[in-house]
Amino acid sequence: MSDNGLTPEIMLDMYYHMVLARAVDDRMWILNRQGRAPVVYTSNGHEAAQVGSAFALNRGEDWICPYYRDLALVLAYGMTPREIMLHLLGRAEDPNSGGRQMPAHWGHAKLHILTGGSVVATQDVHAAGLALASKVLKDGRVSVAYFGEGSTSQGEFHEALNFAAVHKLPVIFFNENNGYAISVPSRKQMAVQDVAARAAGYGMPGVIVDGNDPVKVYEVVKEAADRARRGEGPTLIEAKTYRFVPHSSDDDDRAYRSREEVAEAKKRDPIAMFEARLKEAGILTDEKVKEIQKEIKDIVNDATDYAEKAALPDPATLGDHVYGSL
Ligand SMILES: Cc1ncc(C[n+]2csc(CCOP(=O)(O)OP(=O)(O)O)c2C)c(N)n1
Ligand SMILES: [Mg+2]
Repeated sequence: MSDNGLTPEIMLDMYYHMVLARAVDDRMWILNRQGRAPVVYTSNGHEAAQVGSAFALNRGEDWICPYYRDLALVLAYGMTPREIMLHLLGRAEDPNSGGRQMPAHWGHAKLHILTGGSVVATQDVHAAGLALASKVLKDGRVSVAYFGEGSTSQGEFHEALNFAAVHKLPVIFFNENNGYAISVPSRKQMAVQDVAARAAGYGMPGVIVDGNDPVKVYEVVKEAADRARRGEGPTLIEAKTYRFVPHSSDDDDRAYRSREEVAEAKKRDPIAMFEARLKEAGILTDEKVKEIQKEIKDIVNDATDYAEKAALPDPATLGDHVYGSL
């Protein structure tokens, strides 16, 4: 499609991960509604932003600091559907936290996914810290903080950007702007139209990208990562997107946005648009779509069964990682 290095195979792989994320997401939501999963946070609508950005990084090598919305990101980064379900159901084998963190608190040491807390924007500071370590160690890694636009009202966002720009750290601040912080529209969060505009205040480039287009997202993240690796410092990227479902399984979005607004946004569903584009380019066919859907259904069924049968953490380990042992 263009000279960005994305081969048809890579684009199919991107598509696959977007569809996989939506399917895992849908299953998690069902498990919650059936009373089998405590709470669900979704990436539904954000798949292009998350998958496109993951593919632009050295997956498993560069550090990512995700937030609860990033299911598609962690899947594209190498976390398996079984690991996702083990985490959702709080099982001992969960690589994220052994069933200790609440769902959607991603972390995977082997994959270089840094664990985070619930307090929004703290991961921005962590990413700046990791990038400082990379600069000192000269390990060639880039760190990426992922966050919603609502969280940019937090002090940590400003501290992280300022510090990273002053020290020219190899870090990318990747904003997924879906227009809402739970029920609060972004116009009540900030007096500027775009999160990216804030980059100028710290002395770094601010880039706006269509967050529903995985190829465009891939391109801007790749450019920011190359720039970071050259020692030229951080970039703030704002991926404009939309969340198609409520904030979490505990939210009712009918209270703050109209059904018409959601229906209108769904006309730009990143998966449907990418599917159409790949078909047009002769990379994807109806048969291949069906094949992928069948494969993914089996994978999601397997992941659900596996996690439901897996053991819960032993209560005797309750204090592990909380208190030091003498
Ligand atoms: C410091 C802090 N304040 C409030 C919350 C409660 N909270 C959790 S998610 C959220 C909304 C964040 O919205 P946004 O950053 O736009 O991300 P989105 O969920 O839209 O992707 C809020 C207010 C929190 N976790 N941390
Ligand atoms: Mg938001």
